[in-house]
Amino acid sequence: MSLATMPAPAATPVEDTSKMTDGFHLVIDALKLNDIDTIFGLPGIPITDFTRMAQAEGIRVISFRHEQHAGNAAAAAGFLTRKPGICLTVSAPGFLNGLTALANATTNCFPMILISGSSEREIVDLQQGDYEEMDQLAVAKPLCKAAFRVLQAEDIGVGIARAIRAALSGRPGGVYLDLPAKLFAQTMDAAAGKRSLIKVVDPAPRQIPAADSVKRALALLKGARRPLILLGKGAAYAQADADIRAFVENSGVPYLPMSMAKGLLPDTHPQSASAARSYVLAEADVVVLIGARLNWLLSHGKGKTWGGPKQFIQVDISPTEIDSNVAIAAPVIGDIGSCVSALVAGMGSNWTEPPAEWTGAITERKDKNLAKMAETLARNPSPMNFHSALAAIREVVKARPDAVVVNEGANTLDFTRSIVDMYQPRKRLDVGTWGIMGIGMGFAVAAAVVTGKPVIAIEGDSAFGFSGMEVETICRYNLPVCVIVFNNNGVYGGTDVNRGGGPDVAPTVFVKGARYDKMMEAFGGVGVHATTPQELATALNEAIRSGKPTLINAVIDETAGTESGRITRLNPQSTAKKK
Ligand code: ADP
Ligand code: TZD
Repeated sequence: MSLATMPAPAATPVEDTSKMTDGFHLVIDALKLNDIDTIFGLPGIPITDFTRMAQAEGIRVISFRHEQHAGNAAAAAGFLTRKPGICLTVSAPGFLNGLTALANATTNCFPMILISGSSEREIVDLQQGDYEEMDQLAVAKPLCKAAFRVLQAEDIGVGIARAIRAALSGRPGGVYLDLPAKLFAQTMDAAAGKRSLIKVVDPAPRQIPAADSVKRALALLKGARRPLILLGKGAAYAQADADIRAFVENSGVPYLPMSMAKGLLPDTHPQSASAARSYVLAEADVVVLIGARLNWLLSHGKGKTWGGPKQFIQVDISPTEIDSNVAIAAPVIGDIGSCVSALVAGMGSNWTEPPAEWTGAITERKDKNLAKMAETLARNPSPMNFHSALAAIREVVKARPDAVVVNEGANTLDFTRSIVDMYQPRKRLDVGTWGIMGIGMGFAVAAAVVTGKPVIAIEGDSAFGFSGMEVETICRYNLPVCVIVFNNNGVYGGTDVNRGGGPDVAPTVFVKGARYDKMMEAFGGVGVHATTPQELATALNEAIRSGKPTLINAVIDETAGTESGRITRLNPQSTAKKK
């Protein structure tokens, strides 16, 4: 038989790949189906191609220089949008870099999903030493609200749906989603793949408070002689701005905003008691907490700060938050929108305002303190101090109330919080519940990306150092971010000395006279060296006008700060004398 007459070999069936999909695309499609349009991440094995494909499919992919900042960006995006922010990382070290942000998001009750690629399960589980080997699911679990792993392409839809629901429902928080390398390349029939995806319906369902809980709360509030409302960042997150305003204004009760609740009502509101904070905390008899926990930031609801006995009404979505530090007389459990609107409805139209004796005493203290502050702000010392620099920034923010302020540091944080008034909801992002340094550039990038508004990041020089390399990211995406580094030559200040007398500087001291502005210039942004409030204001106004990435190195008196700002007392003090 000649070759020509040999029967052709039986054709091996060739799969029609045009009707196939893969893990890469199923993840992208599942995210898009759920209106997730942005990913913050850092590429590498096994997710490099995923980032390219996501970009090709119309998802905005913001690439960072370190995963912690991508994670912080995802967390801030979650807080601002009420959609889970997505952070994407490589395995083990990339995952761990992102994990701090995931834990911080969970602590702050911000919804985010950390998606990390991972190595092969069969090798990881036998600890045979795979590339970037780590049992990431087990590591993540105790540090977030929920953790899931997807092993099969047909389960991607369920995995993403569960992650979204876990992040958004009830008390929001961080979720970890583990996607092993092999999953991305798995293929399946495209139509079956499409059917496997889930569009999450009502991911953060309203939780209506029980009618009797609302009644109990209103009865308590009605009997109050010295009532106070405390707004926390949960209230800002809830986006129930009109109801919160109605509750405050219809009740006539003075209120205090926690730092990220500033601007829910303008800080200049006549009912704001911020300038009489210690007085109202000590003197109030009934306190309404709305989306604020009685944690260390509120001295656990007891002790000297809180003065005499008081009763609490607490509005929160998490029933187990109640009684966590002190007895809560009237818990109102539900989502803030539903709870506050029920309170407003229950108050009716003829609610009696608090006694004038109380509101008058607050106004008196406020006026006195504000006058004192105005005097301090009007001084113009050389070198600049925190007050004179912030007096300049305060005026710029007043003129641009839509700008987002990001704020970290110790003294820089405390002074900015009390000096720079906020006028609109969710315009202030800061170190949150942990008092964590390093959120600065990640939060700034997210704020610029999701709001499109000017961002002003007011940073201690130490705080800035944690995420400083991301100025390249800010330049790369040409974001309207103006970073102001309060440069006082060190952590808290620059005057500490080496008590051992050796050549090293003290642990809190940095290079003197550093030029952080040059870092921004290195990547094509605008750098400004400012030594007076006038130079600072001019540069900030120009940054906002031009929208160009800008870094202002604001030289602050290195003796102006105090150790740990306002929380010096938290430093352990030994009474033992050193021999
Ligand atoms: P702050 O630091 O500003 O005092 P916290 O982070 O301590 O605020 O408190 C936020 C609280 O808000 C948490 O207890 C959280 O459960 C609650 N919370 C978050 N979102 C909502 C919501 N949509 N409805 C009700 N409570 C919420
Ligand atoms: N590391 C992390 C992750 N978070 C922290 N909060 C700290 C360290 C400790 N820390 C603070 O609490 S504030 C701060 C550090 C290092 C920096 C303070 O210096 P600064 O600000 O230059 O940023 P000021 O305005 O000079 O005080």
